[in-house]
Amino acid sequence: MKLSGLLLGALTLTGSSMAMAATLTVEVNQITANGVGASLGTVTMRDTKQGLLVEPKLSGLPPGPHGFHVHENPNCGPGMSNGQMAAGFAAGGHFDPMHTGKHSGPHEKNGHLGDLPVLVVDKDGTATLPVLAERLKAKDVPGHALMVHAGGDNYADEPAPLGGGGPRIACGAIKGAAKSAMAGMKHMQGMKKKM
Ligand SMILES: [Cu+2]
Ligand SMILES: [Zn+2]
Repeated sequence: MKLSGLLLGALTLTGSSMAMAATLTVEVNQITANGVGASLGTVTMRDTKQGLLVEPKLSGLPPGPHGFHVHENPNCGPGMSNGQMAAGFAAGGHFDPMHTGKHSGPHEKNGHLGDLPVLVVDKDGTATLPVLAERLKAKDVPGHALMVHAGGDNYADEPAPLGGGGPRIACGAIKGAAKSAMAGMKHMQGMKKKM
C-alpha cells in the first residue's frame, strides 16, 4: 500500500524505532430487522507479530461467548434471509476472499479468512477480552464489517452452519485504513517538532 510505504519511509528518515501505528477503530451498534440501533462501543484492531489484535470495548451485550466474524460488506443494515428481513444481512456472508466456502474458525488455513475467535461477554454485558486473528492483517479488513452473533461458535459447519451463532445482534462497518495512516503520520510530525 502506498501510504504505509510513505509512513515507513518517514519513520526510517527520522530514525525512529517506533512501531507503525495503523490502528483501526470500529464503532459497533446494536442491529435489528428494522435497522442499525444504539452504539455499544468500539473495537480497535492493529497488527502484531502474532496476527491482528482485536480489542473490544463494548457493553450492553448478552453474557457468554458469541460468534464474531469479519463479514463481506461494510453495511450493517437488514436484509432478506429465508424470505424475511433479518438483522445485519446487508453485510453478506463471512469474509472469504479465497472462496473456500468453509467455516472453520480462526486457526484453520482452509476456511473463511474472516473467522475470528469468539467474543466473550462478561456477566455485566461488557466485552473487553482481546482476540487474536493470526491469519488476518489490518490491511485486509477495511471495506468489510465486524459482526457479533446471538450464539457461540464451534468453528465448524456442523451440526449447524457457520458455527451455529444464529441471528446477528451487533455490527460495525470497518472504514478505510488511509485515515489512520495519515493520523499516524501527523502524530510523527508532531513528535518531530517536539524533538
Ligand atoms: Cu458472522
Ligand atoms: Zn466463517
